[in-house]
Amino acid sequence: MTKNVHVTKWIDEMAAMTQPEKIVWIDGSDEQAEQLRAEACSTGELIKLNEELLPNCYLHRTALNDVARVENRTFICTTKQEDAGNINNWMAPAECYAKLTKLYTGSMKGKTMYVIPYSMGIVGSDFAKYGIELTDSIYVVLNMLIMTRVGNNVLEALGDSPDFIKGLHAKADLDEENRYICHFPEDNTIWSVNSGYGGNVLLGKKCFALRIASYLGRKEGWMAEHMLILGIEFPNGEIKYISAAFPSACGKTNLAMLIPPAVYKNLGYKTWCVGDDIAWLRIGKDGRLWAVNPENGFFGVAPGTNEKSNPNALHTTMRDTIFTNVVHDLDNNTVWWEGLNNNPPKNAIDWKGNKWDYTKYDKKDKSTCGAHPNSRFTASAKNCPCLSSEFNNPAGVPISAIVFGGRRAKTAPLVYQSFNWQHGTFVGSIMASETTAAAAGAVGVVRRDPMAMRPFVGYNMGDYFAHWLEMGKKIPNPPKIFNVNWFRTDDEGNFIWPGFGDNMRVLLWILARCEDKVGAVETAIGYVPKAEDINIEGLKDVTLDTIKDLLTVDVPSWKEDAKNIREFYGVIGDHMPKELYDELDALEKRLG
Ligand code: GTP
Ligand code: SPV
Ligand code: MN
Repeated sequence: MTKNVHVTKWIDEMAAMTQPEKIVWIDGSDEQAEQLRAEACSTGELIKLNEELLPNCYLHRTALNDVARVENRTFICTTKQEDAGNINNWMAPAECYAKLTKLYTGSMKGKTMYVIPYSMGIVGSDFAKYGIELTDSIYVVLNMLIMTRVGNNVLEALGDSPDFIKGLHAKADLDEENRYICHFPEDNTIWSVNSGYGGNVLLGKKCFALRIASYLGRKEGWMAEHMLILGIEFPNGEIKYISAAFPSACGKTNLAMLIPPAVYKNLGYKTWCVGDDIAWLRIGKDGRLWAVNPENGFFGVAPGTNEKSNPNALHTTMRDTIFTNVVHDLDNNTVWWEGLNNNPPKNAIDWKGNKWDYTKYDKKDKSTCGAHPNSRFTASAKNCPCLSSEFNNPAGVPISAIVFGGRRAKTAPLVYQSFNWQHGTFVGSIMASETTAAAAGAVGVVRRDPMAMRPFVGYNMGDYFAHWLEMGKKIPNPPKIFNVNWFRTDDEGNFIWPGFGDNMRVLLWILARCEDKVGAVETAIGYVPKAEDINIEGLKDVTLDTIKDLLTVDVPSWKEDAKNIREFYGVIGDHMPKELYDELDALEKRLG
């Protein structure tokens, strides 16, 4: 397949350790993918769904103990612990290699090892980076075929270069106690064992395109971020791009595919999706920040996706999609999840593979759900009705605004703008959000999640902040930085802001600010809109007073938050840049 000795020598070593019965190279062809799908169906790994209703779609169920990323079993293995920092789990590389070698040894006996040459970014472009994933899972192969650009052309583009990310994945026994997701940024290596869930095993995604790439980005002067990329087309045809970082399961896919509300649609506004999860950002020759989406598909949260909340995502999943851990409707041989519609299937199998009685379903008790709360669809970007024409542009798109946001029931207002890049970096660094089902562990606990990157920075968080500040100094014409919160609740716990498509109303304020077309009110935390500048035309339950309420800056809770931020900065430790402490001091001073 390739004469590249760096590749062949490494594969030989990995095969000697894992001892597969045979090795199969993935060439990116439809014929081979079709064969693998057929094989996976014959073993029960995949279930073929109704070809008329969901052409080329499949259902997969993971092991019951293997349904989300495992942050406590994810490690950054740098020679010096200090380089991984206090937020990451760290293991010494030699210790980790030794420990995992034991788990990998003989783990592929009697199995096939698949070799997946893939590209993050457009093959052959300046932005692209290459990886090879070795795996014993057909599910992983089929997902990688959707999520990345796979095939022989990647090997051709790599040539005889040693510059590729070496990824090894083995399902082994799916033993939770011995599950490890380990990154060796100094060796361009990722080792994952004992899991079969997306973020733990699709090594091009979080492991490479965020953890390893963030490490490379710092070294090479660019950024890898947990961000969607969205284009907003104005009635005059001009398109402005926004990138936004929200923590896992906090609305990136939804915002990336939003459909403008009628008030804007009727005027000719349109939106275009460039990416829904990861952005690689570089400084362009024109002095602006340019973004590409290194992925080729979407690994999106299924529950809550419906014809009203996200029709674009729903349509994207109508063909060529792998559904993971959703409900199987046996009458139609289709899929269902909570929040799809109000007609749960009567004859159904839940995500655990058991007969599911929809009448026992209780919204408040997650254990009665038919679909796992972190059930997902793997869908091809090319099937997205609002895919940007720039999706395959190797140069990417110029970013006008960076938006941070999270799930905050109280403190954060609907939107505010930072004073400048340094303050914007501070705003990103103090992000906090309620935890979600995307990672194993408690759900709904507020934790600090800087830039939505807490689980994904491949090095010391303090150095990561310093890199943000450094980038700001190097971008002649930087994007403006904002923070949003769609998740403020009333006393009964209901969301006050309608969200979804109506978030466009906030994005247009943001873009107007970028062009100095609208004023703002200066507060202790940043610039907040004048309530009347958020367009509420056509909104049923939202009045000017609702907006005023959503925009309030509650000084006592911010003072409380400031203390918590200081504590968090303390945990990050002595790599924390002084500039961010200066920003924190200044915030406290403004709060009084
Ligand atoms: P990852 O793929 O895990 O990185 O997540 P993501 O950020 O792409 O999350 P996604 O867009 O899939 O959002 C997941 C959850 O957020 C779903 O339960 C949505 O219904 C909910 N959600 C998204 N946008 C909004 C919004 O504007 N308002 C409210 N209230 N909920 C939203
Ligand atoms: C996330 O958890 O942020 C995801 C899904 O986007 S995963 O690929 O599992 O990380
Ligand atoms: Mn994500």
